[in-house]
Amino acid sequence: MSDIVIKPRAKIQPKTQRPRLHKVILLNDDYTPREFVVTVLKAEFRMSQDQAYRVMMTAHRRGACVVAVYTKDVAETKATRATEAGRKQGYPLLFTTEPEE
Ligand code: TYC
Repeated sequence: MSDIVIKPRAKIQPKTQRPRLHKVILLNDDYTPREFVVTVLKAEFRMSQDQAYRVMMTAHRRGACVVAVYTKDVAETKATRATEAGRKQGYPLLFTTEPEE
């Protein structure tokens, strides 16, 4: 008599892809006051005075600085709101976004 061995089928594990994160980048300009940049970073990105000052000075010295990473929607909303806060006061302050590698 032959024994038939039924192998349990391996469960197919669907690959779950994590959403790609997007960087919010602060760009330097010659007109926005330093203190105002710090205020916006604290308000929109929930940074401490110290963190905000460091990020502002990095952008000031190097031309740009990564502020934080979020999902695409959140990054775009925060960048728009922070840029708008500067525009309202007549400053050319600019935040952009780009996908992380
Ligand atoms: N460069 C500006 C000044 O000297 C300050 C500043 C820093 C502006 C960072 C924008 O992203 C910025 N007043």
